[in-house]
Amino acid sequence: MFCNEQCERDLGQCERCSLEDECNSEILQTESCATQASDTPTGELRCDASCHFDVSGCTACDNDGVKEGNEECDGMDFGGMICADFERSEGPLLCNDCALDISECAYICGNGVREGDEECDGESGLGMSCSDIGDFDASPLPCELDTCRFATRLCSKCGNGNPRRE
Ligand SMILES: [Ca+2]
Ligand SMILES: [Ca+2]
Repeated sequence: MFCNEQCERDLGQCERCSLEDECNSEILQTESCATQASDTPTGELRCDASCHFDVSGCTACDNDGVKEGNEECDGMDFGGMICADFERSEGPLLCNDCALDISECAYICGNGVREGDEECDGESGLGMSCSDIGDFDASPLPCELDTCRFATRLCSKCGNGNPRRE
């Protein structure tokens, strides 16, 4: 029996492969991407022209808005995950092709770890002197605990008549 291109994708209408083959229309009713391709468990399992499984239509992400299989997320379905699960602050947590994307999650200022665009956090990132960043006396440059920026307001210069920075 000759099968055209369309028949190769729809074995329900074309009994091209026999029961002895690895793949046929009957087997396709019980097998799926999940059973034949565990890394890409969603999508459509097919038989190729030589009656072997064709997993090229299987995918790890079907973008149907429901997290399933190996999908880390799907659309707005994050499986309950939030930025805080990645030791980050406020989101939004994003989902790109069923992979979680934390690039929009803010870093946590106050966790003692300098991250992202933080100049410092607690003791992390310190070690600089006020004189390194401007015309100040050489005193240790402290960190603003609430903004994780260098506390240049606490730097001073002796002799300019100003008890704080100019
Ligand atoms: Ca999905
Ligand atoms: Ca931090």
